[in-house]
Amino acid sequence: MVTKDEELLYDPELLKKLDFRQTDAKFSPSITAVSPGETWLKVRPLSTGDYDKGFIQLLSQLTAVGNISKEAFLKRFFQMKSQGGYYVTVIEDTRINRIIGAATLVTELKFIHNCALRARLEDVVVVDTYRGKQLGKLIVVTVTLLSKLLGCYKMTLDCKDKLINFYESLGYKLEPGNSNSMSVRFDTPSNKSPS
Ligand code: 16G
Repeated sequence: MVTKDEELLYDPELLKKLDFRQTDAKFSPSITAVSPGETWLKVRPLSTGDYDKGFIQLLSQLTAVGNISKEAFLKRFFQMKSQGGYYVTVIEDTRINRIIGAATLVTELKFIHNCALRARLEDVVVVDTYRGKQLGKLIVVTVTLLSKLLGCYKMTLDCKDKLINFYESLGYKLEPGNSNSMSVRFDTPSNKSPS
């Protein structure tokens, strides 16, 4: 649960407006961001309190994170909030006050397509001991529908080959002739690859 002295990254009311009938994903049983299947699960925006609920440890299951102090976490949190366009969304197990899933929607202002908004899906991670609860699907569909609600004209992602089927089942497509992801990595202290 989020206490009164905590701050959320974005307006939680947005999550109530998502229409889960608009996704290609099949949920069985049917769940949504508002009703994630268990009363003790809560889908919500990232909160200032989530440093103490294991948010950083969760991200370290995805890639190298480094030693992030609470101060550094809060500084980045408020940078994201004041800059706007960051929708870090989490799933909390409220029985143990731990963040067990997360995904980020980042929006980008464009000139093309009539000054459109483009969405990117980033940093999707769910603790694997929560398997079988459709939470990976839930968190991705939640931020995907959120991007639609915000008026984005498309949402894109980078992923490992083994996850292509997963994302295809949620409506993402390898566009013929237009599905290459390319990177250049710089030799910075923050760019340590996970081993
Ligand atoms: C994956 C993630 C991306 C993340 C990257 C980290 C999704 C859909 N994709 O590509 O968001 O930033 O891994 O890997 O979650 P890196 O440490 O090699 O950059």
